Amino acid sequence: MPPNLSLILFFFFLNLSALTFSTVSAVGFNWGTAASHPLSPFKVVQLLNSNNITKVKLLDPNPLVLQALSGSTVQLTIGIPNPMLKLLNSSRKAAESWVHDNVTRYLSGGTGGVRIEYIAVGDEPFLQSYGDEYYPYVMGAVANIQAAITKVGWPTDGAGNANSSTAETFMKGLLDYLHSRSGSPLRPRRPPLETYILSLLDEDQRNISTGPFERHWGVFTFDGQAKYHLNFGQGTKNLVNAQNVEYLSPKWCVLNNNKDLSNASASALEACSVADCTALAPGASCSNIGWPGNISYAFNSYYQQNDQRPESCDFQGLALITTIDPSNNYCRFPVQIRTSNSQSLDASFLLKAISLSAVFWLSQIVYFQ
Ligand SMILES: *[C@@H]1O[C@H](CO)[C@@H](O)[C@H](O)[C@H]1NC(C)=O
Ligand SMILES: *[C@@H]1O[C@H](CO)[C@@H](O)[C@H](O)[C@H]1NC(C)=O
Ligand SMILES: *[C@@H]1O[C@H](CO)[C@@H](O)[C@H](O)[C@H]1NC(C)=O
Ligand SMILES: *[C@@H]1O[C@H](CO)[C@@H](O)[C@H](O)[C@H]1NC(C)=O
Ligand SMILES: *[C@@H]1O[C@H](CO)[C@@H](O)[C@H](O)[C@H]1NC(C)=O
Ligand SMILES: *[C@@H]1O[C@H](CO)[C@@H](O)[C@H](O)[C@H]1NC(C)=O
Ligand SMILES: CC(=O)N[C@H]1CO[C@H](CO)[C@@H](O)[C@@H]1O
Repeated sequence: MPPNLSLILFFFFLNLSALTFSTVSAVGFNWGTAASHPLSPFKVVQLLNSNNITKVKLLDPNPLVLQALSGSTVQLTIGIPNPMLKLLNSSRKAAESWVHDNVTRYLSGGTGGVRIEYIAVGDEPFLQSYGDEYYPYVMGAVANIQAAITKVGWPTDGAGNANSSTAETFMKGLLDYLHSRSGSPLRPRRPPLETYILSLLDEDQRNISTGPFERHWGVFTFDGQAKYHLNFGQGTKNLVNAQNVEYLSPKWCVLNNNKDLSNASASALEACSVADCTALAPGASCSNIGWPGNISYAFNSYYQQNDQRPESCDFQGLALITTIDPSNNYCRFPVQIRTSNSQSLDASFLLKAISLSAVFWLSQIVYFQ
């Protein structure tokens, strides 16, 4: 198990006895957007539809994502930012107006609706660091808590035993377990919890203070390609990849071996401080490309993150742009997604690594039309 993974396999139960249960275990996906070049929300919605994914959870009411979901039948759980808890505790009216201000107003004028099932309260860092401060508010806010949620997953890179085959094995075991746990409709064994798979897509801007694997939780890569086989009851044999993804040009930034390389490592470290070098971590997919291949990896990551701008492939003259893909079978040198604005999603929300801990049910299923 990658270090600290237990932090993530986090279970939080509340008031289970008060719950009413359906007999079907619901499996959904966390849809995070902490990526430098997020796949367009419309492509992600297509990806959800083509894989029969019917439930997703968002960390916050991101307007672009809500617009893309408008008109789909996807059931949505939306996170409430921690500072809102106090307000939510104050009254149901306050909760309703929060939903109006942050959710419905983005949808008005649209032809479709988004089906919002739950508003999620609380996240993991919150529970660990601010538990004392916010706990009283949560307890107040969740007077209406009606369910419990499990968040679970396995990363595929950034640590020694994090790869597609270990993830596939884990996920298959998880889904088998959930299936057996739900029993038959007439004889349910244990109340099935809602389970959200962490996560839909890789996110190259997630906080890695708990480990480099944090950026590799996706069942799909950052560009929407399935990493392994997963049957969560979606009715298709294989997962369907995102279609018509638009990439930047097939160009990479690599180290120029003809230069004096004595300062190369320092430049690489600098690149890695902002770019994503988690694939170079011990045991990760690019950990054995050695020196100076790892310098090229760092340079390229920085170059892609900067939308292949020529000046981002300089490093005091140590770098050059190539059209020859430096990837090998294990280690992929990515080409980033073309985005209209590479920073289009609000980064201040995105850096929050959040895990859902409890659910605040706004007294009934809210169905916006
Ligand atoms: C939460 O709301 C309840 C009911 O209005 C109130 O009694 C309680 O003091 C509130 N909790 C906090 C921490 O403000
Ligand atoms: C994945 O990790 C496991 C456990 O460390 C290892 O046995 C296996 O060879 C790895 N598979 C691949 C494809 O790297
Ligand atoms: C990452 O998380 C750690 C621990 O929660 C925090 O101290 C740090 O400020 C975070 N970094 C960023 C860039 O948000
Ligand atoms: C979605 O699931 C249904 C019912 O299981 C199945 O008939 C359909 O082919 C699936 N759709 C896709 C695109 O896989
Ligand atoms: C390496 O960096 C140092 C400090 O920035 C600089 O003085 C030196 O000239 C550099 N060496 C080369 C070969 O570029
Ligand atoms: C590249 O590999 C060398 C040798 O293993 C190591 O000293 C260096 O820290 C690595 N650099 C990066 C950016 O991973
Ligand atoms: C996350 C978010 O958008 N929060 C907004 C929700 O609406 C209130 C007003 O009711 C704003 O103050 C928040 O910023």
